[in-house]
Amino acid sequence: MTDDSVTANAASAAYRNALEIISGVEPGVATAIRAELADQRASLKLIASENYASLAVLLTMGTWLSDKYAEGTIGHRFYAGCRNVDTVEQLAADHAKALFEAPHAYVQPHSGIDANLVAFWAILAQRIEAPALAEAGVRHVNDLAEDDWEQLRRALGDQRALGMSLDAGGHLTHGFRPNISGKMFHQRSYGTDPETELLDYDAVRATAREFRPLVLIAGYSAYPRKINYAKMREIADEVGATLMVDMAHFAGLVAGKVFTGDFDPVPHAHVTTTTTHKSLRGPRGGMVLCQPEFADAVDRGCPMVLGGPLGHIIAAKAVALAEARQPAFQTYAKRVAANALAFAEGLQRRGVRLVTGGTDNHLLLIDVSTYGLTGRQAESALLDAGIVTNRNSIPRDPNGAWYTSGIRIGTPALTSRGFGLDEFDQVADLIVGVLSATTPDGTSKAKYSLPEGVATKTRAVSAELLAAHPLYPALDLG
Ligand code: DSN
Repeated sequence: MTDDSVTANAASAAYRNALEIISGVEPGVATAIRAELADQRASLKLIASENYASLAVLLTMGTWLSDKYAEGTIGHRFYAGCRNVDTVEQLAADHAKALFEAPHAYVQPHSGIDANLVAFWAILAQRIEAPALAEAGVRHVNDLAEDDWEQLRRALGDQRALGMSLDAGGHLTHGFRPNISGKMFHQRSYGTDPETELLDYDAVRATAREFRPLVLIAGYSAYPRKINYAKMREIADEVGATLMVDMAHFAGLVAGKVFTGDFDPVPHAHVTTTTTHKSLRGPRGGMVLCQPEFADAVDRGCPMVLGGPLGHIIAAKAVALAEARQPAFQTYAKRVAANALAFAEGLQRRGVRLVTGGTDNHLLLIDVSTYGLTGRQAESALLDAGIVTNRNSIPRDPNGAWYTSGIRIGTPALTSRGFGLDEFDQVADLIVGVLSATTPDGTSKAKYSLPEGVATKTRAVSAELLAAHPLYPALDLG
């Protein structure tokens, strides 16, 4: 953990004082904050989308920058008195541009979903609205005649998006019906090859040629492989689509130069979206990077799509992005990927079937149907043994999105705690021990039995591993 900038005593005193003040108003909140630290310290956190931010990032979030309204962009706000928010937003954007070598960075989105909404809105604004305004000879939608506005509304609602299917690892916000993006776009999915479970670029190209999407979406939340974005851009160009990449999960691997060249989305995508709290290890939030032609539309994200920017979170993004520009972050990102590889090998050596046969990013997808379990049963049994994961669909999952047949696991969080190849091999052993000992209860897809002895032994071994790699060692809440 990179908490060198804050001394042990100063951080501990800061948090003890803060908790005392909070406790004076609502003790329940102070108690929950203390309990969360204890829980996080005591669990093997394998949720692929979670991490531990540095103390510098955490401390930055608890400030009065939260109290300022700053709708608009740097230097062009709808409120007076925004100079300090301007400062932190400029710092965050500059760090993001330098880190990802991006022409433009918009750091206001509150989450990855918000970042995707801003991106969709900007693509529609730039590709559909702007030409319609030009044709009508006006500068602003408010200046359109009623008939022209109705025609534009119909055109905006008649666009298409093509993204990775949910069971192949795509995300709900990539145009799926239950999500707002599925109401904004006509959507079609590309899946993965039934044999290899890998992305089939020829199949993507064939679907894109036939469907002619306005937006080709690449990126995932549960696909354990890297993607060739140069090829995806070639496909997008061929059909006149805008390439949007959602790198929420693997932004840390891009920042840390694990994914370079054709596998770095930023130079190839027109618009790249991300979260800042997953492998990037910053505060909970989102971000959009884009090519210059989309910058103006992206910058209108707030107030057109988003509520007021969160100055305290943007400041924490600046701190996290500054950390990610340090050489130590590249070492961290390379360890995340190396640990995932060792984890995969450790699991496979013990007979586990991994979707796609392995990993080349930070996450792995275990097919738990080979143990006769649903993802729901496996997730609960592992949690009983102190191992925190989440269930996830696998390609062509017979158990649907609620019960599922998979468990998604990732290495970013435990790598932040200092786990290495040996520790991940031991964790592989613990997981296999729990899955092998768990039995489904009758025909229920949720109920199961796990012998208490297995859970207890697993928790004991985990406790030893965790004690050797303490979380926030500088922090003593007393
Ligand atoms: N919730 C995130 C994840 O776990 O992957 C994606 O939205």
